[in-house]
Amino acid sequence: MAHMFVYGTLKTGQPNHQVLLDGTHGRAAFQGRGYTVELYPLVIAGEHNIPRLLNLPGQGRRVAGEVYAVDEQMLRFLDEFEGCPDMYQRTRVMVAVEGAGETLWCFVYSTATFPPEWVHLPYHDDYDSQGEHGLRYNPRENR
Ligand code: PCA
Repeated sequence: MAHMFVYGTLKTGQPNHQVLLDGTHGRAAFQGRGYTVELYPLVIAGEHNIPRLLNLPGQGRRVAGEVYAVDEQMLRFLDEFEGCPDMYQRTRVMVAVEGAGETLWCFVYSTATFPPEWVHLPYHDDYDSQGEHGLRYNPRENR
């Protein structure tokens, strides 16, 4: 099992969460909520309002998300689903797990290469597709 930190549309209550619940994709067991130990810029970018953790540790905010233990099959499914390694890259991030008093190295889908102006977008710390920012996520099937 590998640990995966999700901070965007895969979180509970967000538009793509159901893919983690679908047993035909493999297994994902919720471990807890958590925060990145380092600061990261989490922006909502592009015409489809996609959340992206820019791979710039030390800049931005501590980002909230959820940790899942995923099996090999789910990991492969998520790579495909998230367009990894083209759209996102799967990198590692240290996460402080709420209540557990521990930190865990987790995989995360981050963005290494991006238009320079994305660094100047507003930084979020707890993504919600329906948040006050008004930048509603445009699901894949509508693109
Ligand atoms: N899905 C992944 C990366 C960003 C997104 O929308 C996640 O929720 O962590």
